[in-house]
Amino acid sequence: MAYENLLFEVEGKVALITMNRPKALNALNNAILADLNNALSEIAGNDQIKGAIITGAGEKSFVAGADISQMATYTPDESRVYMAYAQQIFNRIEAIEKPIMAAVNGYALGGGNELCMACDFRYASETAVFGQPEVSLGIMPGFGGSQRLPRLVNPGIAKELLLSGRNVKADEALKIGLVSKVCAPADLIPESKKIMATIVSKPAHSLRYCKVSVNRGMDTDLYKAIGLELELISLCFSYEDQKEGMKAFLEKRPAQFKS
Ligand code: DAK
Repeated sequence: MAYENLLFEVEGKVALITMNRPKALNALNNAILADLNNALSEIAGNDQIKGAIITGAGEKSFVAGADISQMATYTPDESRVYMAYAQQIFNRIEAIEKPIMAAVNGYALGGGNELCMACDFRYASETAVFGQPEVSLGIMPGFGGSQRLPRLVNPGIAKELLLSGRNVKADEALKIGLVSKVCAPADLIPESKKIMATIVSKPAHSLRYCKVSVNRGMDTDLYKAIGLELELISLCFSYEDQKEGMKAFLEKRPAQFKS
C-alpha cells in the first residue's frame, strides 16, 4: 500500500511505522490518521507481521498532537466526528492482537502522547517530551488521554499533568512509569527493534493471549479478569507451540516455534 504521510517498512516479522509529516512536526490531520489506519489494517491482516513499532520522522518530534490548524474553527459537531475517527484508530492499536510499541523520539504532546499511550509499551529517546497541553488551548484531551494516562501512571500524577498542561521530559516519564526505558537518541530504534525481536520470537498465540488478557482484564474486576486468564491459559494448551516449548525445556534445547 502507498502512504503519503508515513513510512511503512517490514524487517523480519516486525513492521516499523514512521509518522512522517515533518512540516507540522507529524501532527495528526485527517490524512495522516487515514494512513495510520491503513497501516494498522496491514499489520492486522498480514500473518507474516507479528508486531510493530510506531515512531516519528526527524529528530524533533514523535507527534506534536492533533493538527491545530485543522481543528481551530471546528464546530462541536465537526470536532465530534474528528474525535470519534481518531479514537477509533487509537482503540484499534489496543484491539489488534499483536504487540505494538511506541519509540518516542521527540515531542509527544496531546494526541501524540495519546497515540503512544494506546501502544502496548513505550521506549523514549533522552530528548523525548510528553504532555497533554490541551487545557492551554481551551479544550481537554479527546483521543483517550484523560482515560489512558490515569491507567498508566498514578491518578494524582495524571490529574496534575492533565490540569496543568505541564510537559515531562524522558527521565521523569521513566520515573512515573509512562515509559519503560530511556535510550540515547541513536539507540532508540536499535533498542526498540531488539526488544521487538525478542517478543516476536515467542509463539503468536502466547503474545495474543497476553495482550488480550491485560487489556480486557484491566477493564473488569479482578475476579472476572482472573477467570478470563484461566480460559486463555487453558486455550494455550491446544497449540503445538506449547507442546514444543515444554518439550524443548525438558530436553534442555532451544524451542523451535512454528508460529
Ligand atoms: N498542529 C499543527 N501544526 C503544528 C503543531 C500542531 N499540533 N505542532 C507544530 N506545528 C507546526 C508549527 O505550526 C510550525 O509550522 P510553521 O510555522 O513552520 O508552518 C511547525 O510545526 C514547527 O513548529 P514550531 O515552529 O512551533 O516548532 P518549535 O520547535 O518552536 O516548537 C512545539 C515545537 C512542539 C513545542 C510547538 O510546535 C508546539 O507547542 N506545538 C503544539 C503542541 C500542542 O499543543 N499539541 C497538542 C495539540 S492539542 C479533539 C480531540 C482531541 C484533540 C483535539 C480535538 N476533538 C474532539 C476535535 C487533541 C488535541 C491535541 O492534541
